Amino acid sequence: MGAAKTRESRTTIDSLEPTADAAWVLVAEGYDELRESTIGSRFAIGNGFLGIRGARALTSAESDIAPARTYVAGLFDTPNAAVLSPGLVQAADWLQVRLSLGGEPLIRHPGDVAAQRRMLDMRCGVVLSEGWFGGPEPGVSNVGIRGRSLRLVSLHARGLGLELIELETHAGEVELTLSAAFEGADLDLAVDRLSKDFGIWSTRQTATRLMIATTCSLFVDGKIIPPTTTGDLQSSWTWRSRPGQVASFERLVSIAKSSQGIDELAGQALRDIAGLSNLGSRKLLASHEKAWAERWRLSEMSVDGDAPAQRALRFAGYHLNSAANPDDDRVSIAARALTGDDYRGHVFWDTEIYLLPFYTMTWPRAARSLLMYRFHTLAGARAKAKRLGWRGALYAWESADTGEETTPEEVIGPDRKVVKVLGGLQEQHISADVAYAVWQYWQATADEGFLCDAGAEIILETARFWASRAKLEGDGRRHIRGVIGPDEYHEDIDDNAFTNVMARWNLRQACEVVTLMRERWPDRWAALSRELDLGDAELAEWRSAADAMVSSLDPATGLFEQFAGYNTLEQIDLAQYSGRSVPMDVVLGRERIQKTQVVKQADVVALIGLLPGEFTGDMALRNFQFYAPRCSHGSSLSRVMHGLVAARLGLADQALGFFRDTSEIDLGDTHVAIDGGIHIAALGGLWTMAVLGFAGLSMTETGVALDPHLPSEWKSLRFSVQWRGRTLSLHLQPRGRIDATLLGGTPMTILVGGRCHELATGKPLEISTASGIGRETSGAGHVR
Ligand code: IFM
Repeated sequence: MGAAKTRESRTTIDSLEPTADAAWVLVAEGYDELRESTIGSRFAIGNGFLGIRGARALTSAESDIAPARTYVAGLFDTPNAAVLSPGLVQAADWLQVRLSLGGEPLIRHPGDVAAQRRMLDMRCGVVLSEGWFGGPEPGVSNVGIRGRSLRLVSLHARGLGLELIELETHAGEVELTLSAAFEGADLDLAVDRLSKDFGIWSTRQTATRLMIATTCSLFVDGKIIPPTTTGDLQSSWTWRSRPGQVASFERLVSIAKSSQGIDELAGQALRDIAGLSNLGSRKLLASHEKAWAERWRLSEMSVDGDAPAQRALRFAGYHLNSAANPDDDRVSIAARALTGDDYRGHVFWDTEIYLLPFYTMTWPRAARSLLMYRFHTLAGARAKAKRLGWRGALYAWESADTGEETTPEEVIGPDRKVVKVLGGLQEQHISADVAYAVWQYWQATADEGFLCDAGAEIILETARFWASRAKLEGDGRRHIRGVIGPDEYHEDIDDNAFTNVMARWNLRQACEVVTLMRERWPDRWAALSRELDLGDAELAEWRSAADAMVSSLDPATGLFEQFAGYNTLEQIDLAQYSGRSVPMDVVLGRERIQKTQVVKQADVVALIGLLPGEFTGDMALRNFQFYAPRCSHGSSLSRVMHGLVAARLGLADQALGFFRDTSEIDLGDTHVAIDGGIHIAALGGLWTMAVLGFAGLSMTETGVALDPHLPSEWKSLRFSVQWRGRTLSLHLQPRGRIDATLLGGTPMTILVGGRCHELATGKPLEISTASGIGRETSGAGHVR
């Protein structure tokens, strides 16, 4: 690994200190074997292309139970016969550093550190650490070393990563050796070429190459020193350390995923190494921090009066901003983003329903890429529909790179028994969920290029699927039989309200899209209808299919029956099971739970959250009050929809309870294991509950509407959203006051309490929700 000889030693002191405002920094003190995997997930860093778990920088060798893992978005493979469906494979761990004193390892066991602290600086997207080490052997036991480190993957140039380690000797003189090597490089991947400065590997089945180029150097007392030994992707330095001496190690990497040949990639590696040396860690850090500042400018949420809620929203914003890559529309965000192995990097409806609201309204470019991933995987969705005997596009319930179904057919259940998994066949609402997110994105952005070139096709092909899937039966109605709704406890059910009503919405929205395209882009419509072979007769069939769809709504009670026969099932009083530490399907068993009304996660309640217009009068409240007590929240997604709906219904205290429980999933020391990665959908849900729930934001044709119901603890809530190319800053305050500022763009409207207010750049508005009255404030300031 080559050192950049001409570069000066840099001062790492500043960059190794966390942001001064402690509210931006998560701290983990000490070492606890039982918490290590949780910290690995919680302190993960990422940029949508690379993700690295928050493992310790300086560790013992093999005995460490939670090594750093580097995930690369889209690097899927089925590396061996034991693995039945594609999953994310691991890249080499480029972060390992081992230290030895006088030839003996400084850390023999993971706990061999006198004091240590890890810090996730959420403002700048870096993990920092600090530890005190003493010598392990009698001869060197008087040696004291303070080690500090920084790790990042750049939000500015997503292929780049940086590791800094500083060692300050406080006492004793000793021979110190620092070894830096890549580890686990051939765990999942086949080695194509290794050299001192770069490695090239291939996936075994999917023929994707991964290249990592690196440059590292060591400065002792400000002077660069040459490595003592070097090998393939490894170097070590040995020097005599004295009290007061500072040694700084820095390693930069450039990582690329590619389908290029080995020689071409080797050429790129050499160019990248030169580029890394020129760039240097300081510039890399600066551009990374600038990119984070921009993301926070557009997505920060401030809550006054509720520090835990503030912390939860910040943590959510941190991981949400770390998870997306607007520059790659061939990948999406997995259920655990790039922070852990659970679900093996597979993409679920989590992205469209629980994450897209955040991206669409704070980072439309990222939202567009995520939806384009669904456009690029249409072929897989069409193939799945065809294979199962239907038309149009049925998206994979678990999706990887091609859009083929990747849901495993069997898994080991929580009771350690083999369980058949029907999701890949039966969780078909995914198609309507994708269409829903496309429409939401279109509403918020008016991105014509996207709608005409990709979005319309998704909505039309998913509608085509539903028209073939919902069968006309003897009763003159369309039924969708043999599905699983969001409540996964009940399998192979008929006429799930969520699925049917979403399918009906999908069919009707497709007809709307056609009307829109005919009016506004007749040429594009002509081309698309030709390409899809979609004529008026088929559109008429879609309309009648929507009209004939069974919705399972009982007009007498205003309640949807969750699926045919649900009301006849055994009712269980979940209050009797409060305090349980395992999910209800484990408590009652899989067989039994299917015969009860216990719901795993929001199902009809999710429908209220997504299509509130389907619930008129007091229907939303009635359905919420009926289903909420029947829900066991066996999924991390569940409380999000409950919180959203409760907040919109004005049940702010209840909603805050759901918000707090959701924030505890990844931040609390609860029973929920997060070893397998953070629950990104739940984090997206925190944003959704705050903005679409407590602030009551929704989109209108000319702007946004607000209907705030802040919890009493929240003295104010401040956030920004993007609406059709404009940035809107909103500040919800006590006594129903809203300050709204448009930061550029042509005027838009804000609808509050039934009144529409025009908001123009440079003319902030102060609106009172109590009366719906609004007035302009002077210039950029606020008139009190
Ligand atoms: O998509 C979810 C599903 O709704 C419940 N089980 C976990 C999946 C991934 O988060």
